[in-house]
Amino acid sequence: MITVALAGKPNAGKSTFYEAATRADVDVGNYPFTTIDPNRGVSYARTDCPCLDRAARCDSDNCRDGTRYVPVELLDVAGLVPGAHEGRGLGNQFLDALTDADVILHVVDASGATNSEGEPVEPGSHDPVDDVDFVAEELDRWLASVVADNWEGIERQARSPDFDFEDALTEFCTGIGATATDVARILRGMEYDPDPIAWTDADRRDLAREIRARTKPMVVVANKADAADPETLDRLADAAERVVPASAESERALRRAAEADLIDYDPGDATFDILGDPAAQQRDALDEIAALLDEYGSTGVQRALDTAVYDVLERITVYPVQNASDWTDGDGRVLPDAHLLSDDATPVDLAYAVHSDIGDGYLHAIDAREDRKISDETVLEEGDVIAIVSTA
Ligand SMILES: Nc1nc2c(ncn2[C@@H]2O[C@H](COP(=O)(O)OP(=O)(O)OP(=O)(O)O)[C@@H](O)[C@H]2O)c(=O)[nH]1
Ligand SMILES: [Mg+2]
Repeated sequence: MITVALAGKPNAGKSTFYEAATRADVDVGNYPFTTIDPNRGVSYARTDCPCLDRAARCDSDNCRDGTRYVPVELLDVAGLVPGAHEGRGLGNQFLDALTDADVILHVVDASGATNSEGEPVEPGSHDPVDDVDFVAEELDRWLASVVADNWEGIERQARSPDFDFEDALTEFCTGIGATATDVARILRGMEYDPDPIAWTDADRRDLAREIRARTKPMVVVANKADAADPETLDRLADAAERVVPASAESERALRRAAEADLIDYDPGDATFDILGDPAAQQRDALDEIAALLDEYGSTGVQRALDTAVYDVLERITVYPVQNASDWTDGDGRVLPDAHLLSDDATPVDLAYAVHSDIGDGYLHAIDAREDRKISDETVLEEGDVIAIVSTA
């Protein structure tokens, strides 16, 4: 499963986001370092379900009237402060917690009511734009030290006649979440001296930055948009490549209200309907959230997850089935599963994603939308429904 990690300074709203996106109960508090041990839970990316193209909606638990929620792992870690790479705040162990993240949601407190250490300050007295770069910088520096620590080993290996730079780098890069493919791509994009002894500190820092950019891409979540001034949000939007304004607190409130049947709302919706007759105070709170949805199109929580999965990681959603005409599994369930594959995935990749035995026994695949056999080299697309024929 894809792992999405929430990172950022203390008190930015990471745990609130996590709680809203997973509906787990975790500690939330208006003071730094509320979270110490990482929380791990299941959240979802949102997409259109292929059942929209059939006469009837499917019965998957993850489909709500044609809106499909595809599971991803969400990680909520402790707050990071500038200097974490050298042990400040809760230090290195929390950078370690990010090693298995595929993508990072950097939660920034857009309200400007906390300083760079996450301590409450006069609202508007801290500029959130100043916080945007520090998570990447901390990770870059931390990775640079990992690269430096491993360099001697690489130099030693370089003396051997069958030295392979790519292999040597891959060996320790996998420990920080990079694959052999990542390393090959990074090296292809760099001009570098094939003799590791000739490398300078600056070269190693460049390498570390490339590794980080590829293995820990980021989406900035401009959180607390409900309490932020619009001018700050505009400047935040320009401060990084991908910025999503959000209100984790509003999302949490909407999900709670939906669970209590006060409103009809699915995560990521642009609107909600009030059911029944809420108390005046509740109605006021809901009205405020409705105004926020009007302004930003959604609470931003779902959009941040979708941006990470579909735009940054460029995943596609593919639905394996056993029966190509009914789109069912062996138990007759329609569209039972969805997999988030890379956008160059083929039917064989899907087979392995379902199960290694299915992959090993792969014979051929059927495009269930067209009900025809497809070649093993077919590049799959978002929303494909595929029946794998396997000896397993
Ligand atoms: N106005 C507003 N406040 C928010 C929002 N999200 C979180 N908060 C508040 O911000 C404070 C910190 O929230 P947490 O979710 O505990 O923050 P955190 O980033 O997990 O903090 P640490 O665990 O200490 O790193 C709490 O008082 C939340 O209620 C939001 O969208 N809007
Ligand atoms: Mg927390």
